[in-house]
Amino acid sequence: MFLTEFREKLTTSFGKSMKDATDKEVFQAISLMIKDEIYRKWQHTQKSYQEGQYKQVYYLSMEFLLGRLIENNLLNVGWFDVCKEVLMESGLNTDKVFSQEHDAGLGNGGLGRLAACFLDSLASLKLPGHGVGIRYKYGLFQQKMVNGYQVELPDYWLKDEYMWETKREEEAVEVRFGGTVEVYYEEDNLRFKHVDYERVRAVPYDVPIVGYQNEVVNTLRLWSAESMNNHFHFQSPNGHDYYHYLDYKRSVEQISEFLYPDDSFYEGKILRLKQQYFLVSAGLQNIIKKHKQTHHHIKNLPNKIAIQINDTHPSLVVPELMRLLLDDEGLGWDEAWAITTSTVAYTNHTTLNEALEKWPENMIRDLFPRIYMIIEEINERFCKQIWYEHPSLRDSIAQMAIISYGTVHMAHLAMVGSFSINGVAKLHTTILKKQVMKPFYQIFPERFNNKTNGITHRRWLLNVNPELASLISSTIGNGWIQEPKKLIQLLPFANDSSFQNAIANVKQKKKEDFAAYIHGKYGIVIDTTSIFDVHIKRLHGYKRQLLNIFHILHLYQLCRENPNLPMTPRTFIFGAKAAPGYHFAKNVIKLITAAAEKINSDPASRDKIKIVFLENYNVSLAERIIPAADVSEQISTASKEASGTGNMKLMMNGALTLGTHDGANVEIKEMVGPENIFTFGLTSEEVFDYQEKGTYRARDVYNSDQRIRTVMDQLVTRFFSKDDVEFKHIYYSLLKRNDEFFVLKDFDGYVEAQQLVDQTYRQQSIWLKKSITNIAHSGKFSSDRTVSQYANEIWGIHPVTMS
Ligand code: 26Q
Repeated sequence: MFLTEFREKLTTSFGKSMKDATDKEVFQAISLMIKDEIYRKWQHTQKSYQEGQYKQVYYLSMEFLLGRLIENNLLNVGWFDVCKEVLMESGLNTDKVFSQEHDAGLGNGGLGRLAACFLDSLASLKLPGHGVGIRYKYGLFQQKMVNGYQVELPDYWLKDEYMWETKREEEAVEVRFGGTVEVYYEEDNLRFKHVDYERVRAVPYDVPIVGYQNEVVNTLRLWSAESMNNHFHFQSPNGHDYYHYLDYKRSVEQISEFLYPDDSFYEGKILRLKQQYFLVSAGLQNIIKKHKQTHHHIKNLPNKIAIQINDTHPSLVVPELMRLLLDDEGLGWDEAWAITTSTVAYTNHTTLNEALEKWPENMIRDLFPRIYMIIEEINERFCKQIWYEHPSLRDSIAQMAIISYGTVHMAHLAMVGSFSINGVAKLHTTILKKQVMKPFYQIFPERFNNKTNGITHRRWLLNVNPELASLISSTIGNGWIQEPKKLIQLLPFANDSSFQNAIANVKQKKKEDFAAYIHGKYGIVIDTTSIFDVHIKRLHGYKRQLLNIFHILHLYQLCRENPNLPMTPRTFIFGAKAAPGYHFAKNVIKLITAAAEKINSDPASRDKIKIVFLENYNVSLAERIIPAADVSEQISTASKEASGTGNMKLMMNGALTLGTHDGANVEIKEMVGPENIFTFGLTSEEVFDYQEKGTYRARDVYNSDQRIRTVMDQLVTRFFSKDDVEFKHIYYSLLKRNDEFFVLKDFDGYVEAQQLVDQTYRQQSIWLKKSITNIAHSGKFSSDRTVSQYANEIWGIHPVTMS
């Protein structure tokens, strides 16, 4: 059946037989077959949603980090095994065929990947929920390593046609920028007319989101900016109009040109702000149009729609919804405000000061004059509310205002304008309530709630590690696929030596697969009997890749001092992109690659330590590394990592966490028990305490710890290169700028925890028991659990029964 249809598709689409088709044509033919299948379900789902008049949720996000969809879609339509079989029997390399799909890299890291996992869970749980985002022409940059330095190249992911999208020309809407607002009276009512604005056409491209072996196909709607053909009248005989038009066209198309590569770092670029409003305005107009078609009335909006905003990036949804309700629907302020604040819900993903979005007031006023007026009004009413209803907070008004000192605070806007405010792990939510957002928690205690992040176990276990998945299913049955909490049934096997062996064999196989992959691709050889110690995430000061490399440099020192050092060989694997303008982060990358060059080739260390820095870390690369990992590095400065989700993916694949008391690590520890995780370092309270009192002295730690001195002095003494200024920046950030992320402070605890990792690994049976215990508890971190909580506790939506 599959084979016949596959042959037919190759013939009708490319005029080729299986033996002449290129890998790309094979990939496209399979995608077209899947499309035929899912588009039928898609249409049916839309119809059922319309007819059932269910409440719908829209997840607004500047990022959706989908990665590839081919394997996911094959799995979800139930064709994965048969397709693999057919390809293999035909002598085709499935890996090569699937790799023809370019990663959709429309996200930086955790926040964007979370959005993608949520979409998968929504559809798989039969929940009516959709994504709304931007169809960037260029995704996150491609990282090239040149002499150990990161170089950024554009990611033109649309070079070949994107197989999973459909342009919906007929659903285009207009988004307006700039201009002025005329205020006038009409029958005693104040009216606002926006004039002289620039018109931008927002055109949606829809990507079907397929539920796991069910009938549901939801939608990810990505908006693209185009120019309006009729924006100009070409009248001038000297060509001025024509050049003017070209300028306009170029400036409009820029809006959806590229994804900003900043992760957890706010940069006040005007184009970024335009992108945010573009997403919000196009998304909302479309949501409201559809709502009115189905429900004929705007006043019941909160009963039929919930809008979740992924961090503050889409927080202009608050004034934009007000604008539509006031100016277009003719509602009064109070009614419009009641509707808005019952529809919008906000998720916070960071407490880092440098990541908080603050825009200059002038920028907002000039770009969106009517939106600015509305924000001013919201601000005024909110400040008055504090003054009259919360007199104890009067002194805090300036600090809580939405607009203050020429700046618009987006988190304040988001909190004031939504009915739910959630953090992404227990510790993170506590920190929001007790510290960062404390006064807002005093005013709106009922709005605050926690939704600990999760990951889709379908992609991150079933799809990336079919060997582990089938071992699990043959042990406890396959009920865990529908109900991931059932993974807990593995617990009785943690001590079972034959199951331990089977787990060890799967891990070994995945390590060999990974080793073969990097050998094939980069010519790097790694020892598959060594411990695979994996640190994969964006490069950031608070994530402390520096602590990891300092420990490696320390081990290197020990190897040189003692040729018989008892140590299990280790392969330290790094994957990380640095924001292009983040010099410190780029410097750390160079330190890792410089250390690799030296340590990997030195006879004193090369049999014990190998450092691999993987180029261009992305979703597809993560899918290869994670199943092969033994150790999961989650070593952020306590309080700084809101949750982390890589920690969950690695745990689910049997890696043991080496982590700080931060983000979701805390909950992983709670689940598996302290004996099944390696924790170390300061607690968040201790970090806050040092910060408040200013009592931390990095230099004292440096002076008192010979190991640290040895490692750090290598940074400034031509140890790595002839150039002794290369790492000066890092050296001074630790000593002169007092080690903002407590790297030196946590060094000792980290070294000790790493020793324990080494010792434990040597006792294979004990290690495997811990590994199995981690897998068994990982069900809690499925995004199905997270999304069900959002559905029940925030959105009020329910699984649908399809007609
Ligand atoms: C904002 C304004 C201008 C330009 C860029 C940005 C910007 C872009 C991306 C700010 C932040 C981000 C990304 C943040 C992020 O990925 N946060 C992570 O979210 C995960 C999912 O909740 C958590 O697990 C991580 O702990 C958190 O760091």
